[in-house]
Amino acid sequence: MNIGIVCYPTYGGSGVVATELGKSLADNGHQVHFISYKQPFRLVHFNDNITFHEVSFTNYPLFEFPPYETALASKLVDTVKFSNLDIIHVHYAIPHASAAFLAKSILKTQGINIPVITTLHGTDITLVGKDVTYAPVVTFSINASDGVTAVSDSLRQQTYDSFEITKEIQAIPNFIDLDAFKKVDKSHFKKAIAPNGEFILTHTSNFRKVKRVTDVIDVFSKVLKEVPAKLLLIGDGPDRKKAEQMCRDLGTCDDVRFLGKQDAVKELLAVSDLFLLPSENESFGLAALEAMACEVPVISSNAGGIPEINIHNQTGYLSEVGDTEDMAKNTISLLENSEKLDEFKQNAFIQAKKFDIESIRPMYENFYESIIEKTKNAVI
Ligand code: GMT
Repeated sequence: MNIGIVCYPTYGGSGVVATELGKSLADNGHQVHFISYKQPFRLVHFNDNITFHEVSFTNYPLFEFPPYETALASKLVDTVKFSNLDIIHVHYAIPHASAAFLAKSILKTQGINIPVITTLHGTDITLVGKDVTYAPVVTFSINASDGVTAVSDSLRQQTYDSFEITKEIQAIPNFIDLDAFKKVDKSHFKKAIAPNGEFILTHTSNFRKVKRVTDVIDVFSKVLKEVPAKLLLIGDGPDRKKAEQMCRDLGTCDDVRFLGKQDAVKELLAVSDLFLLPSENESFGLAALEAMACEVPVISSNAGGIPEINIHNQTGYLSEVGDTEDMAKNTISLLENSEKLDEFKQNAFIQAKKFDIESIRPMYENFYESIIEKTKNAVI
């Protein structure tokens, strides 16, 4: 198939999922065309089956806000026609689903019926998308898509609960490339980070409010009172300053490292004992899955789709959002029981294998084929 993928190119779960899916589709023989305003950050190596189309927009003094959606729709029209796309797959509804709808409508006037699939990722539904600023357009563009997927059962249900949806939404879970994301030997990292054999706890996110990074700091300070440990914080974002200040107030700065954005995530997970994810809302929790693929159990909240990945009392523990006492208690009990910790590490890896990209990619391929078939038979 000739597949167009629209995504955000920056650090963030939806862009990662879109890029990894595209790379896997290309490895499986499909022609994949990425369309975005910048090269997706995980798209680094040359692949004969992958083309990147940059959406460029000319600036004009009148435009205080350059109309990205218009530029994207125009680029889609061009790419569908001149790269002969069979399907457009957009990741994250805002503004990609409405831009794709516009492109589809333009192409219709030229006798081309291009099928559009929208994958819902999280805050496009649970936070920003629900806001009145965007909700009418989000509702319309979901219903106008030829196919819709959500990255978890929980997100699928939340979409039905929050919007007036007339379309069938298929849940296709996120995935992991187990060849690329696996435990690697980085014992020298461990020595540098925890010179006295302290436990290493890790959190990765974009430090937005929804991630509750301050809960991570709170849990860690409680753990530190009982067990020698170090905390690695990977990522950056709006709540970083608040988190840094909290460490200063709690006197834990010597044991907490703010590492900023990192490419070497799996190397850092390889030396981690536990992963913390106390999110307020999380449609899936790709960061937790990446940790589990590296044999790291997860201490998390029970928000959204997290319980579909992190199984309570097997691969980690779930607590109510904001219950840092419970999260700290679970962390301490696991760190103090090395047999249980080893068992959870194995369970985490076994659970991660269920989300192997080799099992999930065919779900997308089958979905593409069924939507292309349906669209072919539709009268335009
Ligand atoms: O970071 C992004 O690009 C999107 C982001 C969001 O805020 O919607 O992440 C979501 O998509 C990821 C990939 O599907 C999921 O793993 C995250 O759980 C989800 N984030 C939230 O729901 C907060």
